[in-house]
Amino acid sequence: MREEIEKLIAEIGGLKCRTLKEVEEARVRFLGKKGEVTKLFDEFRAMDKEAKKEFGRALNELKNSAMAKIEELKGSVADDSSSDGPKADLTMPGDPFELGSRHPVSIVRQEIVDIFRKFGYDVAEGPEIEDDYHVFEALNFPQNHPARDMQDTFFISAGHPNPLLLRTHTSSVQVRAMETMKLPIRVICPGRVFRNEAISARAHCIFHQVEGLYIDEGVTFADLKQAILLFAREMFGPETEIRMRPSYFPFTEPSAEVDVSCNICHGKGCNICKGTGWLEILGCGMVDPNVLEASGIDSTKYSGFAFGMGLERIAMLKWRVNDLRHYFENDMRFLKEFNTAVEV
Ligand code: 2NM
Repeated sequence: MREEIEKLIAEIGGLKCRTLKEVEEARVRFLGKKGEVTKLFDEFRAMDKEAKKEFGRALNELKNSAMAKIEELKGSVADDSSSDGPKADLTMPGDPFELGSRHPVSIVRQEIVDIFRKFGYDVAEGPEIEDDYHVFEALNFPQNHPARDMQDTFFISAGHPNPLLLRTHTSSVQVRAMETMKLPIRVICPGRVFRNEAISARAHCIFHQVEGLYIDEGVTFADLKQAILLFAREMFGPETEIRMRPSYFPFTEPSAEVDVSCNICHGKGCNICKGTGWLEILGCGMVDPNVLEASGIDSTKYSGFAFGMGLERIAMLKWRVNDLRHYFENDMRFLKEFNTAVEV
């Protein structure tokens, strides 16, 4: 018995395991129901009183040291698992970064800007917080025009002769262009604009515009019409037709609203064009001489045209989105629909 105990103590003391499975096998071999230590306990139970006295303590020590060793091995294989050779296949390709996709308004803005850059326009940007002069006064808005009302415009400072406000159109950027740029001027002004409107499927208090301006000697309405036609065909396809309807804006005279032929039903009439065959996409006109003069441009020598469009509206027509609010809610299910690859 004593020899067997000593042999087992030596054997258990020198135990080495590489995996948890091996530790479990060792536990079963020594401490399981039919294990070697358990077997000695069975023999011990059959011994007489004298012999029990002799081996009891040694057997208990054997059992305790076997249990401690098993616990120690369990801990060490768990700790060593990383240095225990690779557990993962390091030649596998990594998880790709999710790049996301462009926002539909951003896609449309880029398309429009790219088209006008090809026509030789520069891109100009300006402040979202503007003064009354650049948003209204220089653009021929009369003092009592409803757009200047608190109901329509977010004022930051009121009661001042030239109050600060959130720009209601990017025409203010074009005023700054007229004040500072050398003639002739060709600029395109994309940007965020703000109007004090109740939010609905068709209106929002924040939206995006692109406005354009061309000023030179001898610019006529025919030039405006041709520029808009070329733009419409680049944007909506070479078959696209345009029509102009007379309109009114304080900063242009004459003014027009432009429709493009509906490229969904090709003029037959559908629910997108409400049966008319035409879709309204922008407003435009010849820059009012008062506007040119306000920015120090000689209106007897120079003339120009300007136009403006809402990006959310164009994106709605392009992708047949029926509610403007989708553009502002950052719902991933909506945004992932526009899975154009992001350039990196
Ligand atoms: C529009 C419609 C018509 C416009 C006018 C000017 C400026 F600064 F030259 F006077 N910028 N943009 C304009 C003209 C904008 O948006 C519907």
